[in-house]
Amino acid sequence: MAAEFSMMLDSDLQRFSNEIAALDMKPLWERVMRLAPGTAARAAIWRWQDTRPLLMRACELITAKQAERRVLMLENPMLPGTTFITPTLYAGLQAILPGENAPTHRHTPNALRFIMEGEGAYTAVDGERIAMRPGDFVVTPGWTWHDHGNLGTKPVVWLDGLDTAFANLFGAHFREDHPEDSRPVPRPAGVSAVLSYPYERTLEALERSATGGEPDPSHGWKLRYRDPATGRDPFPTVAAFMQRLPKGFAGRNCRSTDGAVYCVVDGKGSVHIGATHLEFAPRDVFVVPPWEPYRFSAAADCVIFSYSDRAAQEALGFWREES
Ligand code: GTQ
Repeated sequence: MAAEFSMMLDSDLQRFSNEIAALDMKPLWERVMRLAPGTAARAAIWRWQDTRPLLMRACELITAKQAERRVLMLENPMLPGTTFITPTLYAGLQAILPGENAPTHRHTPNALRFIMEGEGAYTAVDGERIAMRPGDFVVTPGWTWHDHGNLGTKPVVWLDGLDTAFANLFGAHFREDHPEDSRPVPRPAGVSAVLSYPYERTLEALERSATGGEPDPSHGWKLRYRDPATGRDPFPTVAAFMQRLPKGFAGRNCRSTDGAVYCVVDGKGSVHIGATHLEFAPRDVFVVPPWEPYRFSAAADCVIFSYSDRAAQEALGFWREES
């Protein structure tokens, strides 16, 4: 009896669902969408021993002019077709050869550059050229004209981090090429308008925090880059960090809702991310997806750059961490 009754109810409900589906509605009580922290993205690493030779092959295959930007995008294996390394973040490895110039353009997404190899390259932001050296962190705010050039004698490689996914999500991804194949009018010399953090100064700051106190049990000594003019993150979506892990460091497990992209500057070690164990070396790039538990071990003194969507999550009140 009871069984018959519930079958009747089920078929009524089924008929109801079909009826409202025809009007582009769905019952909330049948929702199957994930309602838990975390994403489909998984932990992954791009090792310099692999990426470096591939970048040099790309240099032979295509000019920076042809390519516009000679970039290998680091796409999360669980986010195929997105070009993204986490659902909110883009990461790419850009290579530029001596004498090359990547054409001037602008787009609404904000970009950051973290220099990995080579000297003598610059990025120009609204006409102002900023020298880029390994370990430097440079910001290209959304909708500023920018181009890159290499005035040195060797290839230069950097990590591009962009908040493209935000622009896409909002339907606000605009881009345009600069009218002429030239740079915009250079700014008069004076106070730099570009946010650039030279590596020497970052290292000094890390040194000061290391002499000033004990390392955090999960993160070691970790500094968050700030815009000195505003005290805020370098741009509204992304927070960027540099951390130091002393040799022998065995970090405590932790997790947070911001997915993060790491670029190893110095040292060797490993990171456990969920069930994944990744050994890392200088210039390797790896991703810790949102809410995956992770912990670091340092086999040598390590210096590691990272960026994440924490700034956006904090602004929206979403950010959480656990350790
Ligand atoms: O250098 O402007 O990796 O526009 C992707 C899109 C770099 C850039 C990327 C871009 C750039």
